[in-house]
Amino acid sequence: MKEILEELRISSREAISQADGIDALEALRVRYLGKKGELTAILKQMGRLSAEERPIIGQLANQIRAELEAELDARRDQLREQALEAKLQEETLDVTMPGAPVMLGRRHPLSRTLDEIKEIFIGMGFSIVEGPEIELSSYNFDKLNTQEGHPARDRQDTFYFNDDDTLLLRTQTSPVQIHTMETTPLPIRVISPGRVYRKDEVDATHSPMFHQVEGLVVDRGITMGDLKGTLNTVLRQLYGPGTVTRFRPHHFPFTEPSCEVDIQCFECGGKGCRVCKGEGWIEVLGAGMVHPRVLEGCGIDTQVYSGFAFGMGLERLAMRRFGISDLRLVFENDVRFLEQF
Ligand code: 2U9
Repeated sequence: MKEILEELRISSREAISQADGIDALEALRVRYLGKKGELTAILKQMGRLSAEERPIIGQLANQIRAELEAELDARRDQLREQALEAKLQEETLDVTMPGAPVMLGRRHPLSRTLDEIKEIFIGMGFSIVEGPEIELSSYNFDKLNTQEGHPARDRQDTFYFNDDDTLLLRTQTSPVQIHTMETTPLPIRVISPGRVYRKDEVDATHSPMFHQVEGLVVDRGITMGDLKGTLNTVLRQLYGPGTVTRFRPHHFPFTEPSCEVDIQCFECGGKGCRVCKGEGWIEVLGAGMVHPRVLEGCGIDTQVYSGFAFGMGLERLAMRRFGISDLRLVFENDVRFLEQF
């Protein structure tokens, strides 16, 4: 029996040292030390031994069991360490590698221009008002003193939703100011930025959708002087403190008198160049004293109150400020274009 035990000692040591994984090692533990294991089987036969042999063999068997357990534990630790080492090798992180570039977005030139305009008007005590892009033609036209028969109402020029031409995509943000006058107590100081729609073919200066910023002030004793003072202040904030302005008589149905406002060309100082197309002046907005019929249509007493209004195209303003030559670029949103600003 001693020989059998010695054989087991050698063969098990060999097997344990060659076990190549935790599972294989566990199988060996069962094979030698399990209830039906080889060492256990030998010990079960101890009864057959003589009284002298039994303690000697018993001691040897216990010693071998202790050795086996120690070897199994040692090999298990070794295998775990090897596995950890392999995992660490595999997952090595090179912290000196350049990082993956993060693409940073930025605000669109139109949004930047609008935010700047809002800041200027908020600083002057104005509020921002918005309204629906789908309007009644009464709000888009009639209440703005643009009666039936006016060319702006032509089916060629305006997007209508129905055959009787009562519902349309607003052609200006002015209906927002009509809503404001109908619902807000006086005095009023608002700007109304937003999308407007006209049946225009797309080219370098036209689009069927563009943005306007309109403004309205209604209070006691408002005059053309208020209009000029306000717009001069705004234009000097937008184009620089030395900006020279010019107010030219014009006609709009909703204002009387009306004017168009030019600034002296910021590029050539008035000499005439590519930017002002040789004119020396650049038209920047339209304005006027709100037509009494428009005020009265909103229930405002024109014996006590008067007002001025103005309007400008946001795209044209943004294009001038950022030196953009084609309106289509503003709407295409090509990243190669946008990342230039
Ligand atoms: C109310 C009364 C009057 C708004 C005004 C203009 C002059 C003007 C154009 C500029 C370029 C439109 O974007 S554009 O095509 N606008 O010239 N707009 S006065 O007048 C109003 C508005 C609301 C109740």
